Amino acid sequence: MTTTQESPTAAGSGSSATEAFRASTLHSGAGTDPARVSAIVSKLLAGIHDVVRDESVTYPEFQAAKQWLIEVGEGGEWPLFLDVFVEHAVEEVAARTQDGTKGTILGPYYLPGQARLATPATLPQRPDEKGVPLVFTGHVRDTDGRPLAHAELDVWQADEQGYYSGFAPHLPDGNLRGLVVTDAEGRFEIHTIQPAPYQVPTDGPTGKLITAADWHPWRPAHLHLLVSAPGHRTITTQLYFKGGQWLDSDVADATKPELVLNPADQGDGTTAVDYDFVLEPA
Ligand code: MBD
Ligand code: FE
Repeated sequence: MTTTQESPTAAGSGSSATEAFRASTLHSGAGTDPARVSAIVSKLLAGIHDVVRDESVTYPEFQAAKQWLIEVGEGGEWPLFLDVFVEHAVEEVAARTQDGTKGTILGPYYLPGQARLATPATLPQRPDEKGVPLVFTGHVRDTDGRPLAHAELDVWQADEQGYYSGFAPHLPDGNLRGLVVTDAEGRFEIHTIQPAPYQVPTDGPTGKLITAADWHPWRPAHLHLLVSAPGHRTITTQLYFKGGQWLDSDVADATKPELVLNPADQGDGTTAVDYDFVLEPA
């Protein structure tokens, strides 16, 4: 596999995701019905037992697995590992009962409480922020086609090197994050830059597993969004870029054809794209 960037020393981006998760409310809300716990955990364990038998897993392999699991916890990489390798299946189940714009996984790098910006909005960025400028416009509507005024687009993205603010110490807090509010016609206009592909940190336990299995550690370039409006079900989604590297082999298996943007070159080095969101009643 070729890589387009130097391996980032992730120095903490995975473990900062554990702190962000603990500070969030994402870990509350599941029930504790013993029958449910038993059903899920029994099947999970049976799946592991099947692998052990099918692959004739040895004692050294079992102990190596234990060591690796300890390192994932100590390195604070459980949110990273689970969101990369498991969340897409959970999202698939959630999508069975969701109408409107396709959703996809949230991932480990969402941070609530960003600046609220009226449209047209420019995402907070450094004075010398690198990357191809992108003007991202569209409307938020309900499933009957009615525009949703004052809907919120909570947007976050990596920079032109694939790093997220809040998880990379060299970036200012809130960089390339913002909560953009639609106007009276449900329209939004967001000025930003095109992100780079994201590489799972190669220096942590998740990256070491990826290397050990000879997989690649890349996600295609993407914008993250939570799109919400009062009385409507929030959509968690991501938008990708046509022709982008890793689009067909996302390590997190979270792409969908409906979520691929095709920005038009404006002839002056900038790009622009329109994309509409549809929210169902809550
Ligand atoms: C990301 O940027 C991401 O979006 C996901 C889902 C997992 C790891 C890093
Ligand atoms: Fe991401």
